[in-house]
Amino acid sequence: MTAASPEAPGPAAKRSAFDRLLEGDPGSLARALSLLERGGSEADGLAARLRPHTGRAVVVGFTGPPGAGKSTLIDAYVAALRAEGERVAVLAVDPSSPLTGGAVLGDRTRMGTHTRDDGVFIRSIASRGHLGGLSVSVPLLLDAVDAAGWTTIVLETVGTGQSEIEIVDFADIKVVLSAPGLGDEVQAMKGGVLEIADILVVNKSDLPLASKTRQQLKDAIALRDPNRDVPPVVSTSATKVEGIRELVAAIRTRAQESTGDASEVRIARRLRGLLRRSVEAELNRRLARVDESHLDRLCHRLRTGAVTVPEAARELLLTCQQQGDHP
Ligand SMILES: Nc1nc2c(ncn2[C@@H]2O[C@H](COP(=O)(O)OP(=O)(O)OP(=O)(O)O)[C@@H](O)[C@H]2O)c(=O)[nH]1
Ligand SMILES: [Mg+2]
Repeated sequence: MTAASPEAPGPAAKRSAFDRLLEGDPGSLARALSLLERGGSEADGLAARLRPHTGRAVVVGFTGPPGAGKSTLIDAYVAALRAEGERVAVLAVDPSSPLTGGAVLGDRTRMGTHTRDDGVFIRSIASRGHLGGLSVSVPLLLDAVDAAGWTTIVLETVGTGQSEIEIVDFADIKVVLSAPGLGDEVQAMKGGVLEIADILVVNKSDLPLASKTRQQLKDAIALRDPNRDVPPVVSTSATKVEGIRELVAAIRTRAQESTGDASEVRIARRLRGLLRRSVEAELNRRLARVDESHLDRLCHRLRTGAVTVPEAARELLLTCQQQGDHP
């Protein structure tokens, strides 16, 4: 979208808005995020200008099933960091329950970034209404927050193993939550998220079945690749603010262990994720434009055994590629 808008001022104004963003101005950052979320050529240009200014931030991803208590736990985590004077930004992807800002911000979060605690920046990202663009925009949003000087960025995503956004591509430290009372929660998590966890959290440990969930988790991680470190399992109660200090310590330890994870490594991780997701999004766009009759003919040849599935898939890929050459 390139139409003129308050977020898209003329070149002179744009430069100073850009400078203000680099200086950490929350309003400029919020406007940049809106532009990047919408996508389009102006967003692409902004993303390219931002990139040389990125690389300082460590992204801490919180993922887990819906209702596991991610938002509540993030509130408590942010409060703990604020108590130590650390600045922290939070990006929540499509939260069905809002981040309240909890002990730190209370109801003031409703005012979005106009909160008076300038040590916290909170932004919710709605995935509704996007045409496969969300997975591409998230790393760009991380870049912008990073360039604006936030050195800790918390990313909340629902991790079902099927979500469009999985933190694995974008988070430097991956915190995976489980909680009792979500059905067969650990079973549901086996499909991938357990594999990627740096830290496992059993939240809602105030509930009676928490110890069972904890044991199930331990059993499940025993099946992980034996060459990988066993992640710590931290019990928390986000609502009772218990186990938060342990969580902060586990995240810090992990961050120190991965100091080999230099800024260039972190940036490369984000860019690899971005590229992969961009290719997927572009391919999906092209697939959607393939002629129905072309697809019908291909399916007919499959049906009659004239082509194998891999042959048909390769042919379709070629069609998609030619479409890109002659859009
Ligand atoms: N008993 C108990 N309830 C909790 C705890 N943490 C969160 N909850 C409750 O669980 C519900 C869901 O919490 P959220 O923080 O919204 O969970 P979420 O994982 O962010 O949920 P989605 O964003 O919808 O995926 C809320 O009613 C919380 O009050 C906890 O430690 N103990
Ligand atoms: Mg949430």
